[in-house]
Amino acid sequence: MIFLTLDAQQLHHLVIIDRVNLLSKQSILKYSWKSNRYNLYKFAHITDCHLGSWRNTKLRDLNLQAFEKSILISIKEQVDFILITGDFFDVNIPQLAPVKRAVEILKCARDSGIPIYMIYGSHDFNTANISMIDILHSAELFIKPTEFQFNNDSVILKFFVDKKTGAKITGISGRKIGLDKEFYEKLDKKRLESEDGFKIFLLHRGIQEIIPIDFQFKDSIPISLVPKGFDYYGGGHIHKRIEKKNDHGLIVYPGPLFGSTFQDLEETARGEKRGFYIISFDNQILDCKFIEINVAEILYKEISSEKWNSEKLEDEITKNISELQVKNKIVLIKVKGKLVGKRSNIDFGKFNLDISKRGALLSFINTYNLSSDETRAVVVRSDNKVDIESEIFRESIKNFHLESALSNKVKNQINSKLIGKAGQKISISLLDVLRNEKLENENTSTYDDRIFSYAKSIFDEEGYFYDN
Ligand SMILES: [Mn+2]
Repeated sequence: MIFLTLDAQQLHHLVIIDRVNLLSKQSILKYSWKSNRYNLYKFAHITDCHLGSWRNTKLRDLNLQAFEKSILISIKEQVDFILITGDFFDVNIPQLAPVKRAVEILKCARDSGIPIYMIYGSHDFNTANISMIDILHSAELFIKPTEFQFNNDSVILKFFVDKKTGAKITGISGRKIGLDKEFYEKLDKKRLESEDGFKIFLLHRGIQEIIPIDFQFKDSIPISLVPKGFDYYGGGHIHKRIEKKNDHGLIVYPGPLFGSTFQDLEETARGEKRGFYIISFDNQILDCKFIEINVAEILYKEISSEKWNSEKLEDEITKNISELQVKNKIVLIKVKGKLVGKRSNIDFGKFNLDISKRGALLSFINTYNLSSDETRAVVVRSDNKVDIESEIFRESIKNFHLESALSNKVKNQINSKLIGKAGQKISISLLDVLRNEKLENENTSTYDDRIFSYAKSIFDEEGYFYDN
């Protein structure tokens, strides 16, 4: 009888409440808190959700499921607030279907009286244009604790005081390609350090001394630029789980909830756990617990060709695949090494088809590291998408020749802004812009205008010329 009076939205919430009940029965929640003190508080720390990423709809949905689970567990655990440290969306204007899901899930937390504090990541926004995340912020689905003001040449960050717990939260969003390094350098650290109370600092950046060497990006900052004396440092941007306590305080990078690249999924398959943190505190940290989120099992298999010919490689792949238990799993096959003969002799698609037919959720065959006689172009030894892209740009820029008819002024500008490292940097930014897909019902000219204005803003932001 009651159901007759519910609208679709309320029904959706009922479904979600039902899922919370199911989740509570899972063993991951069976930990007990050290303290039963009256004023024990808890917060959740989630990062790098990259909602809307993956062209493949199954992966896209699994990614959203991971986010939904993390929020439902946080609600069930009755956390007092939730921190999200950037790369909430995968691009600044994502497709609308994942945005709708994201809004519904954020609203669940808000309806349960749990505030969300969010800083932006490099993927979330474009400094010169309105992004989807700004619209969600306008709808007050979350609080941005990143307000600051300039005092002469120094940056004064403001604290946001969480009403219920009194925790003082502040942070710095991650911007495109290291724009915020200068911001850190100008930060009035003393003022932040002398503030009393339970303090949280949020950042979307790697800290050189904290993150492992193979996760070091060029935009990581030295720890000396980070203010000391905070109880908790919530990090985003690094797609690996890191938990370290040093004289700064407790520094935690939960890593992505699901992952947004094949490399992320490979790491998961190799045993890297994905999830988020629940931290309990009163006037200091009392407990720090990682909560694993596992929405699908990932199977990873590497096949290394040792100068095999195509028949031999094909046999080896067939043999390896037939031994795998693929049902309901994401299957990633990496074929690498040296192939004697032509790659085009092998129909890699048929292996995918075979794996899918046997009930796999998804199947991917990665042959980027398989070299053959035909391919002698740019050789990039990396699995990291960012490295591969920059390497290809670096090599291609080398082959660029200036037209002799250009004026010296233009030649100088090109040499200083578009050649070498500077050229590499801007190429990557522009490539990022081109990753924005056309939206549902967006017409071509609006799409062109949007992409053009993003591209132009990159030139403006970096102080490049674009007219002469
Ligand atoms: Mn990220």
